[in-house]
Amino acid sequence: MLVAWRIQRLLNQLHNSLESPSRNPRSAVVLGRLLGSAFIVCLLTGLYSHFIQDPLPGMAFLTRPIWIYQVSQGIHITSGILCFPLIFAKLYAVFPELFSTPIVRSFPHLLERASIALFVASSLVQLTIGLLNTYQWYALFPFPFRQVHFALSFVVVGSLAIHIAVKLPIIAQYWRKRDSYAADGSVVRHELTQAERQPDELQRLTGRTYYSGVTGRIFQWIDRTPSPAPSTSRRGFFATVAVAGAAIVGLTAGQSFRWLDVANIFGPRKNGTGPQGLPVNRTAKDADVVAAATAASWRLTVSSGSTTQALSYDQLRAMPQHEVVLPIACVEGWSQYARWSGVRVVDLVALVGGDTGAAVRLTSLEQNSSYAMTTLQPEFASDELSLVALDLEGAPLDIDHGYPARLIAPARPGVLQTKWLTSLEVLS
Ligand code: HEM
Ligand SMILES: Nc1nc2c(c(=O)[nH]1)N[C@H]1C(S)=C(S)[C@@H](COP(=O)(O)O)O[C@H]1N2
Ligand SMILES: [Mo]
Repeated sequence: MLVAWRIQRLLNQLHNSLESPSRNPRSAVVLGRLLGSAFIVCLLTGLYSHFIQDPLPGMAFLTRPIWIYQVSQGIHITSGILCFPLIFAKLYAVFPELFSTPIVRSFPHLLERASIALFVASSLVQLTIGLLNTYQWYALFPFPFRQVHFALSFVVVGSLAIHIAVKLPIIAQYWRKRDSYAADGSVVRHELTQAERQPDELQRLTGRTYYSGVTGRIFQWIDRTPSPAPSTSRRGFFATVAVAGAAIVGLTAGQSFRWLDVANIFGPRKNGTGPQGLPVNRTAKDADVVAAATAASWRLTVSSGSTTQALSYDQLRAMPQHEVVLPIACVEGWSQYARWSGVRVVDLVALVGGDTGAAVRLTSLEQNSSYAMTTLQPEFASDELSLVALDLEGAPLDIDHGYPARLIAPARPGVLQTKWLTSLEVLS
């Protein structure tokens, strides 16, 4: 008993010594709402990216505007990166609450603390692996990135939901009658009526509770000792977070959005680098396709049912050529526009008498890779901007860009823009 009391007192002292004007419920509320919004944006854009790669039966996607995937994924990565200063600031603001006492008050309280622990841990992992992935450091992961990142999304959002659900009664109470904030950011609690006071167990226990909006965090100060001189003012704190957020966004978002390109310092891919001025993810050498891609015997096999045509490079060149300006919008966040020309997918489908409303399966010369085979959903296959490209910026494709022929289609992730094509198969 005595030991428990001592631990409790130690925790209280720790708690009190960590006090600072920027560590107040309001800072936590503001940061919590910003962070919560950024997470929701990440979840929605992430789900878009997931389903465009692995659509459920019956799902269809927009093919216009051509930059919809670029913007969606650019927002995913940019708001994901913005989560770093926000989550560190948020953890800073609520840090003393780690030592709040009693450690566990009740079963719901245990559930709350456990859900917060899960939420913080899973969020940090989610953000970190996401960022590492944009730098293509996934070779470091002993697990498949997409599946883990996808699954963790539900852990992150689920633990946040549990956390809010546990707090719902209190949230409801505070929405009915809001407290206000004092100049130092602390909560001025509204006068509780006797009826309101009765069911509030925490109030009885501690005398003082603070409540933070969306996250439902309870702030509880016990045995307040006079605080040390403030080290960081609340304004200074927010200014720091805002500057850090603006800087990190401003210096990376250029990888996804052209007009910020000049400021792209940290983004792993820069516009204009690579052969023909376009970045390359996997080279022909890495993909082990150099011999097959340069062989004179190369043909593009186009088929629909039992009709098959094996087209040589020259035969493809002899078909009507079309020019499009479309971005490569990599799932990892970088995007770059380029001028492509080649044969329309719809023309190739028509050549073998295929249904222009059908999906088309594309096969690469590359073997044993998740890029080896992709499917053009009907809405993309029938789009006149979808090309089997032969030229990039007015010259034949560099071998690293998919020579002899690659797919380029609007509004889709880069991973689906298959290089080194060997066949097109109309599915029915
Ligand atoms: C709470 C925060 C986040 C959530 C909920 C989230 C969610 C998702 C989801 C659901 C996907 C689709 C996965 C799939 O295709 O199965 C995704 C993809 C992705 N996310 Fe996140 N994400 C978050 C933060 C981040 C951050 C901070 C970064 C990087 C800075 C990031 C980078 C990526 C990348 C690169 C992909 C593409 C993966 C691929 O298709 O290969 N994410 N995200
Ligand atoms: N066969 C094959 N196609 C591929 C790839 C690949 O590795 N192999 N990389 C994809 C990815 S992830 C992107 S973003 C684009 C990049 O195109 P680039 O390397 O020509 O710039 O091609 C896609 N097509
Ligand atoms: Mo990519």
